[in-house]
Parts: sequence; structure tokens; C-alpha cells
Amino acid sequence: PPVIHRADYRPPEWLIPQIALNFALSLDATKVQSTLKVRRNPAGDATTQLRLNGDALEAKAITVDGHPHNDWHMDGSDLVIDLPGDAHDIGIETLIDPTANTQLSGLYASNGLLCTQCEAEGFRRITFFPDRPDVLSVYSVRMSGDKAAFPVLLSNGNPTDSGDGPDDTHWAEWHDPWPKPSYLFALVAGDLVANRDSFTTMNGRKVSLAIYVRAGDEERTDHAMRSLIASMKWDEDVYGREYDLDIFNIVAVSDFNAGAMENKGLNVFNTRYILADPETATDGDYDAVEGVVAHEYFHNWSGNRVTCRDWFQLSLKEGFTVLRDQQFSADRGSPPVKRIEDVRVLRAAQFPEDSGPLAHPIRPDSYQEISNFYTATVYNKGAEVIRMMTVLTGMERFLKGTSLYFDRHDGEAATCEDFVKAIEDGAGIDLAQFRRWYEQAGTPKVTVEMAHTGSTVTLTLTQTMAPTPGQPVKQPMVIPLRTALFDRATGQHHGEELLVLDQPSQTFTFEGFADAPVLSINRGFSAPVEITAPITADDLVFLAAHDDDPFARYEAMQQLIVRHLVAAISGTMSDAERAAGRAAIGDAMGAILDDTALDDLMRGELLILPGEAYLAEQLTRADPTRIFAEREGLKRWLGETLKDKWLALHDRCSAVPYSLDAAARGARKLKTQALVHLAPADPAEAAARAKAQYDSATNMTDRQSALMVLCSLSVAEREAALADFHDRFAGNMLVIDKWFSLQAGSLNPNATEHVKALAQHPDFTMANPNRVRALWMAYAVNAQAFHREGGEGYRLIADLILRLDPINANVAARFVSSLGRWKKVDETRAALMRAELERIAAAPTLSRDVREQVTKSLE
Ligand code: HT7
Ligand code: ZN
Repeated sequence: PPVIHRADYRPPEWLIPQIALNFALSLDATKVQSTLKVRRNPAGDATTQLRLNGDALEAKAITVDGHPHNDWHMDGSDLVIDLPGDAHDIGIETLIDPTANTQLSGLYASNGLLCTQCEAEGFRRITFFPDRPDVLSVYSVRMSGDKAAFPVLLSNGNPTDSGDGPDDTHWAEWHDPWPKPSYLFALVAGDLVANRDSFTTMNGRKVSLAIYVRAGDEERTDHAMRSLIASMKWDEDVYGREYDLDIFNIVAVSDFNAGAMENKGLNVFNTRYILADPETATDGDYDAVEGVVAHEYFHNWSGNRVTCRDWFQLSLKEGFTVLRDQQFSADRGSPPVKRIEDVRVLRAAQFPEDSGPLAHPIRPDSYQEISNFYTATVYNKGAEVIRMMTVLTGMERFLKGTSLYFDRHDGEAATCEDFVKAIEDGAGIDLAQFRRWYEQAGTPKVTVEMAHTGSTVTLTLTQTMAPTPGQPVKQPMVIPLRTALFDRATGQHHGEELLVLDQPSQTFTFEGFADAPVLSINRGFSAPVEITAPITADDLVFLAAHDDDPFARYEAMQQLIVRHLVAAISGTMSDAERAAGRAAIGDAMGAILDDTALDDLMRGELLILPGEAYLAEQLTRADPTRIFAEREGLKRWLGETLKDKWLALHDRCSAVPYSLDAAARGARKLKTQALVHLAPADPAEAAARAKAQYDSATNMTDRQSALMVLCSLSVAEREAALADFHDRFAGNMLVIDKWFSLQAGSLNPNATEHVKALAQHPDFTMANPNRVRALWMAYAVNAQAFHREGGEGYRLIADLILRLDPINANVAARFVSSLGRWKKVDETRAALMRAELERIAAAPTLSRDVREQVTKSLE
């Protein structure tokens, strides 16, 4: 497959200032008549040919300036039309079958509903068009169809007219005044009901809001509506961004490849990120709904008003919008807890990407299939890179930069370089060297040495970065590290400083320390780097108890446990060292459990053990089942040693009534932590408590965590609870997804057998991405099951990829990275994983999506 290079960008040869689309809707044969106003681009290369992208389309009839036109040919799947002049009106008719569209890209059918997904290259599956984000057009849409099947007809912008047609049909017309790229086009037609509200903008525009769902689901949309209204207000208050149409519609669909889509004025969502009520959604689900609703809304400015010049600039909209949604959620809840959660996601999902075969910079240099670049690197590391700008400038100056960016590039298709330049100009900062964050893949490692002589402390910071595919040598990055030095005696520090490391190695000195201080570095996770620092276990215990930066407290606790587990996994630990390491962790956790000054949400964070993926990152190569066993062993030991505290905690928190406030959410989080630690230590006690919690649960958080614990145990209560859960929520797709993932992600030693049986369950289907992810993604990240001896887990995932690829290549390709981690595991497993990748590579037909990921994973 051809490789597309960032350096090869050329401006479009033709512009399409206007497009009129006419859809005659039907589930299996939708006729699309497209009329394009095309104008030669003075800035583009001269050509007499107009190339329009298509994918699985056939051109039925082509006109130029109203006359049938025969001077055209197909080049692969593209339509190439010979044009004599500089300005023409082109007419093209296509016929598409939405029901046959299992890829869920373009126009597809979902339970009788018609909807579109055009990012990144789905519009070319609807009609022939220059399907690239730097071609911006004003869209007028007319659609007609059966009134009973499609009572609701929606598109971008504002409704302009509607009426009845012949034979029980009706029609509607929509006009979007804002020029937009084709990836933001949307159409939805179906039988939907709306939850309606309104929002008045800062300049008095009254915006009608609607969230469309299937009848019966509308009661579960209030949280999404509250989140939308809060997002609209927050973007005005913080970034000065006002909404720009009279209506804002959201539609929730159950078949969707991703989380949601920011189409102009008509966001389309996976139901998972809209529907929430206490009985069916966990606290985590509530947060996810709030975050994704905000994310898509914020795209109205960071993505839609200012869009991307080409797909290499994806992080321009995604990294920035993730940062904006993270800032919003932090303001809505607890900033430190949100920061910890975001860092946990980065370490679990992005750090492994950066150290694996698919590593790429946040602005990639080349791709074969752009869908493969909607990654944690582009999204989450992209957000971290922009967050570092806020660390360097302060929020006030950063916002001057973003205002300049929005003003300067409003209505344009911009680049990451445009963004950086606007921050430089608006915030008054030089980001010349900082730009390397856009260029270089990999997670920098910073090693700290500390010396204390007289009253002077010297910190020597050294940065290194391992080679990544295509980048054997790295240049030094700009790494802003918020740092404090604590006096052991007073428990106070001498004021936080920002150390900016921009050389391979640099020394910083501090005066006024009679004794050697305790180092607290990368506070708030000010830079997305790995730190190795001379902080003893005692000092980590000190910081875990005393650091005034909540993130640093969490980090100290994590480091204390990471160091212990890494030594244990590496087999370099004596029994005495193991006992001493455990004792230090036990004491620190005991203190956290007893600390009355801590709120429960934060306490919950401090008690969570580092994840297996992050532990694996600390090791060059390791047996994943050993990581699992050591982590479980520590958990069991903590369960036994602190048993009375866990029991008391579970009792205390069980008495807190359900509400969505922070205290009640904190209590629920702690109940889970208590059960999780008790389960390996005293399975009978944990099972009894989990069963009682399950039976009396008034909400999904309590019910799900109790079921998770029961699921992990081989106890009689397990089967009964699973059967009850399935019966109780039969027909609720999102909750049945939980039923699948709880079993597939379970610590239960028989998880692989359970997964094989679940794949045959009547509720399982390969046609629904949520269901596929619920079963198979949960399994692929379940290390003890996926990596079990003999390679059965690898075979199951390879089989899945091969079967799913022809149905939904986009979703299939996302499973490849689990097999691509072979260099990080022991050699026996590595060989088995490689063999499965080779088996996939040898398949006679593979999508571009899977082929790219498999080929790169084998290199
Ligand atoms: N901008 C949206 C991306 C998206 C997507 C990408 C590939 C395939 C399907 C997709 N659906 C939505 C989501 C977002 O980041 O807001
Ligand atoms: Zn996004």
C-alpha cells in the first residue's frame, strides 16, 4: 500500500466553495445526487483534471455545467474528470447500500437508523469528493424518505424547510453557513425522540439543544444535557469561545467505531457516552459521559472553526481538545484526582505505544492508513505537550496565545506549526527547541543526581531517549519540571521552582539547606517523562504522607510500590528485602487509610496499585504472568496485613447513601478498593461482602464492583450473581457489554475458557464494536489470561483479527498492538506472538488498516 508523507503536502488544485447534496433515503439503496461548485485554486498546481476521491463507489451519471459529460475515467477508486475551464458546476449521482456497510464508515444503518461517520475518510464512501480537510465548503442538504421509517431527518447547521412528499414520504432541507471540510458532514435519519433544553450564549444567542435517542432511553440523557450546558458555559468563561449556530443536536447510536464525532452542529455519539442513570452507569461512566460530551463540544472551535490542513496535523485538534476536556473535568470535580486519572491513562496506554513498534511522534511523518493514527500518542501525549506550554507560560499567557490562534486562523485549515507560532506570539515565549515534542517519538528519561555540601544542594539532571522506529538518534527536549526540596525536620519545602531541562545534562543549585533535603520532582506531572531519582524508600514514605502537592503524594506511593515490584519481578530480591519492602508499603498504606485529613476520592487514588502495563514499561523484558503474580502477591499481603482496616473501611463506606457528590463517590471507590484487597487475602469474607453488596446495591458502581470481585473468585456466589445480572439487565446493550467485559477481564484463572464460551453466546455479535471491545479488548488487556502459557490467548486474538477484518477493519486493527508487544515479553512468548502476527500477515486479503499495523509490528 502507498505510504503518504507529510513532506509531500500540496495545496488542493481545486476548491469547492459550495456543495448541494440530495439524498433519497432507504436502508439498502440510498441515492445521492451531489452538485459541486468547483473553482480552480490559484494557490494550487495547474491541471485540467479534477480528482475526486471515492471508496467502493460507482459514478452513475456525471454532468458538467448541466450537460452530460463523458470526459472522465476511474483511477483506482478515484474519479478523474477532465475540465476545460476554471469554474464549473459538477453533478454526480451515486447509489449506496447502508445496510451492507459493516465498516461503519460513510453512511450506514444501525437498527433501522441511518447515520454517517465521515472522519477521517468516510465521505468518499458517500459521494465522490476531494476528501481532504483543507477543502472547505458550504453545505446544503436535502433528504427525503419514508415518514414512518425516518420521522426525524437531521443534518448539519440549521433546518431551512421541510414538507410531505408522495407515497408517505417526507423531506427536509438543512443549510450550514460555516464552510467545513467533508469529514464534518453528518446526516441522521430515523425514529428518535429528543431531550430538549436551551442555552443562551454570552452575547445573547438562544441555542436550542437536543439529544436524540431511541424511545425509552430519553430518561437517561439528563447527565449528558447537563454536561453539554456546562461545557458551553465553561468554553465561554475560560477560553472566550461562543457557540455559533442556533441549534446544537446530538444523536446517540449503538453501532459506532469510536466514542463520538464532532460533526458541525450535529454530534453523533456512541450511546455509551450519552446514556447514564444510577442503576445502569457507574461513577466512571458518568465521568466519561461528561468528558466526551465536553470534548466533542469543544471541537466546535478546536477542530471545526479552526480545522486541520492535513491528517498529519491531527493532534492540532485532538491534543488541544483533550487538554481542554481535561481542564474542564478538573474544574467540575477534583483537579488532583483528575490529574492522577489522566496520568494513569497516559502511562497505561501511551507509554507502551512510545516504547513499542508503532511509536510515532504526536505529528507523524508518514502513514498508510490514517485511522491507525487515532492513538493515545496523538490524543493524550498531544494534550501533555500543550499542557507543558501552560506550565512554561502560566495559564493567563497561554490563553492569550490560544485567543490569538483562534483569531488568526478562524475559518482556516491550520497546522501544528500555526498553533505553536500563535502561542509564541500571544504568550511571548520562544518555543523553538520545544517544537521537538512534535517531531520526536519516545518518552524521555530523566536521571537525577543530588549532592549536598555545606548548605548547598546540587541537582544534576540528565535526559536520554531511546531510539524509536525511523528515529535512531534523538535531540534534547525541553522538559519543564516543577520541583521542591523538603526539610525532613519541618516537613516543609523551601518553595516550588520550575526547572527547565533543555540540555543533555544540566546542573541546578539551591542554597540554604543545613541537611540533605527530600526531593519532590515532576510535581503535578509537569512533563510526560520517566524520572529516576535518588529518593530512598523512607523518603518516598515521607512524601506519600507529607507532600503538599497531591499528585506528588500519589507519585511517591506509586514509586514506592513500583520499585518493590520491579525488584521482586526481576528476581533480585532477598526474602529480607521483600519483607522490608512490603512493610514500608504496608505502613504507608496504613497511614493513608488512617489519614483523617484526606478526602475519600483522593484516598482511593493513593490506594490503587500501579497497573501491569506500567510495571512492564519499567522492565526491559519480562514474563507478564510474573508481573501479575507479584502484583497479586503484594495485594494479598496488603489484604492480610491491613485486614482490619479494609473491613472497617468497607463498613464505614457501606453506610454512605448513594448520591453523585464527591463524598459518596469517594465512599464507593473505597468500597471497591477494600473488596479488591480482601479478595485474595480472605476469599470467603470477600465473597460474602461482595454478595451482600451486590444484593443490596442501589446503583451500578456498587453492583459492578461487587460482581467484579465475585467474578474473580471460584465461589458458588459467582454463577448466581452473573446469571442475575444478565437477567436483570437483559436488553440493555450497554449493561450487557459490562457483563461480557467483567468476565473477559477477570482475574479468574479460567478467564480464557469463559471467553471462549462467551464468544458463542447468543448475545455476542461481531457487528457491534462495543460488544466486540467488551469481550475481546477486555481479554487482550487481561495479562494473566492473554499471556497464559502455550499461546492460546495469542491465537484467539489473531483469529479475532482475521475474522473481524473483512467486517470492520478499523476496529480489527486496534487489536494488533496487543500482539505487537512481543519484544517486551520472554522469548518463548515472543516467538508465539510473532508466529501469530506472521499468520495474520500471510492472509490472502487484509485491509490496509490491519496490514500496516501487522507489518510494522513485525519489524
Ligand atoms: N474526531 C473523532 C474521531 C473519530 C473517528 C476516527 C476514526 C474512525 C472513527 C471515528 N469516529 C470519530 C472523535 C474525537 O476525537 O472527537
Ligand atoms: Zn476529538
